[in-house]
Amino acid sequence: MKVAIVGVSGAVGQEFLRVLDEQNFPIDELLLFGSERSAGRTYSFRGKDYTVRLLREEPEDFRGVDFAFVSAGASVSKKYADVITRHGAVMIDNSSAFRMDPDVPLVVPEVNGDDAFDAPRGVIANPNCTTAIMVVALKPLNDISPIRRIHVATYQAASGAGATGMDELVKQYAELAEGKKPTVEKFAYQLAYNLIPHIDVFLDNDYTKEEMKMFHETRKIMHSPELSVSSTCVRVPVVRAHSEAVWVETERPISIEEARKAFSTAEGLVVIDEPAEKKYPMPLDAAGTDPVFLGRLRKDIANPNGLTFWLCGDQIKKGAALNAVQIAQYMIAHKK
Ligand code: 11C
Repeated sequence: MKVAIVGVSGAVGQEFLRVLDEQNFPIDELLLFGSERSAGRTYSFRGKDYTVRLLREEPEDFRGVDFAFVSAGASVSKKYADVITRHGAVMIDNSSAFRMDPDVPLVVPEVNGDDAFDAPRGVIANPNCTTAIMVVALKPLNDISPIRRIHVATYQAASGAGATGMDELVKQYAELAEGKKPTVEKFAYQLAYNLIPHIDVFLDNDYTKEEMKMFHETRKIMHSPELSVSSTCVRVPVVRAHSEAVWVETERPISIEEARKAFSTAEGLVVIDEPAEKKYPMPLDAAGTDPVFLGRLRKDIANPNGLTFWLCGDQIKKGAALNAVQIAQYMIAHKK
């Protein structure tokens, strides 16, 4: 395979390098692209050094590329999608640029892998991290009885704001420990010792864009245009794994035994749920790992058709780079 990474210097770009190696992704040729700021840097992959090339409006740069993993922001994705795909590369895009485009599939392989083959523009979108983590757990329940409604509160790590977000959180703790005023640039307020109930911009309905991404993206991935997802997305002082408290209402009641069995055998999901032993998922344990972890499973005592549970998943892995690489792996394994 000839593989390109666009935006290689960012947090997700760097994770693409690690995940491609960990997953033993078959690579004959690797091309790295970046902005003027990162062009010329070198990164090592499988013992060889690669220099970052400047991303240009030059389709020839992508000739022969099988998969281009792109994580450089929505405006870059929009500007360069035609350049990247002109000679047949499949662009797997981590940004929000094309997620709701009807000609662009939005894919989480455990849920809707086959959608990846219906990509007339040559672009496949990777969902927002909170959605990707949640739908892995929704799929096995939806297979038992269709989900009608979801309420979710998220606890999102600093990594969602990129490498500079993680750096700012770490720096704030250090500054506060030294009695200094913390630097606040990336987030609206000091995140250390705090929670910020505000991710992305506020929209006319008083939800944030992040919350409406969960609404629209979940519907598209699950092929459930009627599904309602009401969320409150909160930034928490955690470095890199997101957590979510989820309440799900299904068409018919699902017993805990049924749900536990379905979750335990679901792809991409690991159940850690032994409250008596104080065993449940936590973001610190999920950081840097591949699966989505599920625990605190119980009946929703406020709704006879409801279940509630807790999820943790690494935001940069399943929430971004890993899911993108899994899309490519799915396409290779199920080639049509
Ligand atoms: C966050 N979920 O935690 C965001 C980051 O649409 O890909 C990812 C934004 C996106 O801040």
